[in-house]
Amino acid sequence: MISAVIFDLDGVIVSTDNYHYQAWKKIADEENIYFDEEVNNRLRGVSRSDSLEIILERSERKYTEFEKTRLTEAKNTYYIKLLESLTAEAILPNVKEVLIKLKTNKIKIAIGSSSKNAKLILKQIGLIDLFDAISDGNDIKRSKPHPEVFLIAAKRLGIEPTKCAVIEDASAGIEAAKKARMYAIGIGAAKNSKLCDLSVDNIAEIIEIVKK
Ligand code: B16
Ligand code: MG
Repeated sequence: MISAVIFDLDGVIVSTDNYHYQAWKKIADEENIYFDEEVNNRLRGVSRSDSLEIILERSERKYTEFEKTRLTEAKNTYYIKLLESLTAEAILPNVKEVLIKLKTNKIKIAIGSSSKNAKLILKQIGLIDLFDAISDGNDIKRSKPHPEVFLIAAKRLGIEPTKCAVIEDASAGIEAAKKARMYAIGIGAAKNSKLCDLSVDNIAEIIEIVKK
């Protein structure tokens, strides 16, 4: 039986994945590095520094640690600028209704996000007070596909990992959920991930699944 649902943030709750794309695209263009949606999909759920390493695979030269730090800082500055215009309108369809329904059914809800900007985003879209626990990029040493972010969320909820479901748009996140021994639900870009226990087209489908 599922007692808690842990939600990924970017790409599941809110459409900030587009902002990550725009910010990284700007960096890649400035550095003359090829970057497209396919490369971008590999950045879903992985930390800022690991994302840069993936982008630099297409670069013709090596970057020093100092340069890498400058690039991740520049990306975050662009990203935060884009977040200024973020409002509740960016909450993805049916999300708010699903969160409320889960709470009504006494299912705990948490955030398990690799982002260090997670709380800022949740405040801006007005959902921060709805969650029973938040585990984000500031809490972890290793980002998805490592299970740490989800294990911390489960611990903060006081629920056994095997009684938690995770909903994710990233293959790295689905892998992390399975490593944490949780039930892994894929949506969006993670729908075709081989490790998914289940894939959904619409987040509203999870209500019936967790009630079982
Ligand atoms: P930040 P999630 C992840 O959020 C994003 O999917 C990923 O693209 C990003 O690199 C990562 O957060 C770190 O974000 O630069 O804001 O710390 O999908 O785990 O909610
Ligand atoms: Mg995501």
